[in-house]
Amino acid sequence: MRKKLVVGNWKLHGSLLNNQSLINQLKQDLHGLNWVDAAVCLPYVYLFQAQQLLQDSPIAWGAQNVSQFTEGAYTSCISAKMVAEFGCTYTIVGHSERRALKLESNQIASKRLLHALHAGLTPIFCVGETLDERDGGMAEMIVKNQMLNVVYGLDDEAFALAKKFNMVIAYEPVWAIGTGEHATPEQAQRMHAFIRYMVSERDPEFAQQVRILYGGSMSPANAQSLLSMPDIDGGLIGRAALVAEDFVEICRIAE
Ligand code: 3PY
Repeated sequence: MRKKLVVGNWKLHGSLLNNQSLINQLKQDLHGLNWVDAAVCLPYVYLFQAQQLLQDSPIAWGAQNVSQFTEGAYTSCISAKMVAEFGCTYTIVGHSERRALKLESNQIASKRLLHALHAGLTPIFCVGETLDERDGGMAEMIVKNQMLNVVYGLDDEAFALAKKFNMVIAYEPVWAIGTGEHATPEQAQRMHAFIRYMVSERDPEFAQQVRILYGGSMSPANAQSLLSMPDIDGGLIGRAALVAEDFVEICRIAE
């Protein structure tokens, strides 16, 4: 039985003041949380604030990305080791908004994944197809190519770390991100089952444990039908994560 995981991806939102009230509201409403794992992934500059506010709460926190480098002359990059110093449990890797800006190829995402694992973080590795790719009947092929980083791209040592730190996969159809559109539960379930099948090709036991989140306009209105699917183990939440009541409601639904 996989415990569900609900992660807020705050993207480029927040301010010290707003974060404080949002986080305090989440802490109050999710007090005693044990039926689901919950986390928020904030902009780097707020990780210290998250650590201060969340350290005694059941809500974990994480970064939205980590560098493909460990250290060196890479202006503006933030390494996995750096974010780990702020108590992060998670980091998102390979989000489609990064891929769309051409900042993240499969190869780069794969390097980031590796650094996250070596820093002891739990990566939330994002995969997903665009609308053109889906309409062209290529959705599975695209996701398969992205998943190859995980299934065959990690050597045995890294794969052991992926298991140790409970690596998470997030299926985020690009056409459903920030658009208010979402995949139907059946469309999402089909892709989640396919992703689990791909993981099973490398490690059948881990395939049963790995949590595969759905991301792409998940909201209180559609969470129930998505989260009741057998291979949907939680959500990576965009807009709804910025409204405490909505995020808390999704956590309740995920019970
Ligand atoms: C969304 O729901 O818009 C997301 O991108 C979650 O990561």
